[in-house]
Amino acid sequence: MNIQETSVKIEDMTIRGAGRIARHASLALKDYASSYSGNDLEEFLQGLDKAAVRLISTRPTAISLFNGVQLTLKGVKEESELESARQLLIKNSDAFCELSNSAYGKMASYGPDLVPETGKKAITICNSTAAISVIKAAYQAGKITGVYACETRPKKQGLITVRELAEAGVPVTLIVDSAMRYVMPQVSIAFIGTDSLESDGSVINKIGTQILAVTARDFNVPVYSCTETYKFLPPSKAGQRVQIELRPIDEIIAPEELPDGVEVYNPVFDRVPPELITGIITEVGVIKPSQVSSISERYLEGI
Ligand code: RI2
Repeated sequence: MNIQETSVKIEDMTIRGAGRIARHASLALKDYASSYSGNDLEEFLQGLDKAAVRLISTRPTAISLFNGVQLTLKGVKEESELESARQLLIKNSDAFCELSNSAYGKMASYGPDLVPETGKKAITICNSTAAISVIKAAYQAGKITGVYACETRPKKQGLITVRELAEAGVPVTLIVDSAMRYVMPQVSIAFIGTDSLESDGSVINKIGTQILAVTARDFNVPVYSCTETYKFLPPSKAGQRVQIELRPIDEIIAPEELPDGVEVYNPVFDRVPPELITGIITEVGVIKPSQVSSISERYLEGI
């Protein structure tokens, strides 16, 4: 898929999920490099710059998108020949997609040992491939009896989660977001996805995740974010806060149903402060929020 097609599908959320959008952006850059038919290195690099800006602008919150693009472009501008620039970009893209896809199994392997008591359920919100991988492993190891999946207004990505878990044979119960406190006594652990991990260990994830984390704390339920290292804020952005994406109000209500004089506000992510996060499951191990900066320096250096 080319740059424009990919960008539109990420914007309208046909392609969604922090990991998936990063992989598709990387594949779109690979498509650009493979299909460039000119013979001018400067022109090739200028086109690449424009493509990167277009892709990154599609979803402002997920740093995975920025990092996926930067890791795909790494070193390409330093090449002196068109063909070597093209080949390096293709190699980077293949390596990034391999890293992203292989992270799920590695994260999953840490899940079972983190569950503090058996005989209860896990809880999750939205639809995170990373969190689902960990949840499946915890269930298969007999550590949880099933999952409460929050519906996740406004776009109801929880429906994708219940379908994926049911297909995998994991007992799953759909709840409205506001039922999370009611069910929490039957929950032993929360596994959440991550769109961005800020350098102080704050987790940015789907709106409602902070309420989930506060509620879990009230019931002494540990909260683990499932976060591949390419979702960490890179050293070049250390200390910055990511922008919280505001999406169209028609995701909440059809404009014709809206009474006159009423405003609608649709922030789609929120920030969970580090003190509400028990641990962060990455493909390189389970870490504490205080270790985020050092991991970022080790794995995202130079971007
Ligand atoms: P994986 C999603 O964002 C959700 O917030 C989810 O928790 C996060 O990306 C991570 O998903 P959206 O695209 O990378 O639905 O684990 O706004 O699949």
